[in-house]
Formats: sequence, structure tokens, C-alpha cells
Amino acid sequence: MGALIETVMGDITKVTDVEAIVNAANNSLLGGGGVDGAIHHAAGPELLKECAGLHGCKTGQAKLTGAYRLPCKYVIHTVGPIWHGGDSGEPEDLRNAYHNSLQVASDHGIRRIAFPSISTGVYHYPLEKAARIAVKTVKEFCEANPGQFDVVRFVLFNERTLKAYEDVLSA
Ligand code: AR6
Repeated sequence: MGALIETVMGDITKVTDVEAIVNAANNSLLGGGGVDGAIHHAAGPELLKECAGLHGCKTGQAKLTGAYRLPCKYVIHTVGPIWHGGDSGEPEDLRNAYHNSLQVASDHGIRRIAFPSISTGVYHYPLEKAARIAVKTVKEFCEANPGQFDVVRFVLFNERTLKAYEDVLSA
């Protein structure tokens, strides 16, 4: 059976029925604002300790940690691109962030995973463009790896973000 790709509005730190949530982190992996700040706050200080041992993460790469006080089992930290106008490799970097997060999840046998809208907050990637890449990359990965995932969920923080992803998924 194919993976269910779904959208929901909400706070990703509150998701209880997935094994892994993805964090939109920065290259240091040492915390920040936005969803990164919320994940570290909810997970507790042990998460930062584990992240400190990972020696950062390149843009487009992904690294897995435990989830500590979060209700899931793992956090997959990835780093999306900062938007500089679109001619600096941003689309490829964003695609890699989704693809490599799914690859790390798949390597750990994870079947249920939730993503935030990577790069569309502090990193200012235009929302509609980012949503198209996010959905396309997830669909392609699931098609290339049939049976790997049961659920890939986009957990979107506000109405505008939810609508952008819904529009792409229903197109
Ligand atoms: N649950 C789901 N989505 C959220 C949550 C949450 N709890 N909180 C925010 N969002 P951003 P970026 C949404 O800025 O653009 C950090 O400082 C938010 O509304 O978190 O990849 C890192 O350390 C937006 O739709 O991530 C980096 O320095 C989306 O998550 C930098 O921000 C992404 O916004 C990364 O920037």
C-alpha cells in the first residue's frame, strides 16, 4: 500500500502518533527560534546535549537524535536553505533537506513521520515554491521506496501555510 501523504494544521511538538518529527534546524544544530526552538523546549536539555555531539549539519543534510520528552521516538534534524533569490541552489538544497530526512528515517525503519514547512519561516523561502518542492520530493521518495512509509504528514503552523500545501496536494 502507498504512503498516506497528509496535511494538518498544528504544533509539531504535540504530534503523538508518529515515530519521528523533522526539525527545521540551522547548521550549528544548537537550537534557535521557530520550530527548532519549540522542539528543543518541548524535548528538554538532553536534546541539546546530544545535538552538541553531532558537530553541526550541512545545508540539505539530515541527522537523527532521540526525542527525550517529546511524545515521538526520534527527531530528524535537517537544515533548509536561506532564501537568497532562488539562484543560489535553494531549490536543490530544499529538495535535499526533504529527501535526506526521508532517507535517514527509512534507514532507521521509521514508518510514520511528520514534517514542518522547512525554510518558510526565518529562512524566507517563498511559501508556494517551497510547498511544491516539499510535496514533490515526498511523493517521489514514496514512489521510489514503496512500502517504506505508512504516513508522511505535513504539520503546518497557520492557515496560510496549510492552504499552500493543500493546494499543491490537491492539484
Ligand atoms: N510546529 C510546526 N510548525 C512550526 C512550529 C511548530 N511548533 N513553530 C514554527 N513553525 P522556522 P526555517 C513553522 O522559522 O524557516 C530557527 O531559528 C513556521 O510558522 O521555524 O527553516 C532555526 O534554528 C514556519 O511555517 O524555520 C534556524 O536558524 C515553519 O515552521 C531557522 O529558524 C518553518 O519556520 C530555520 O528557518
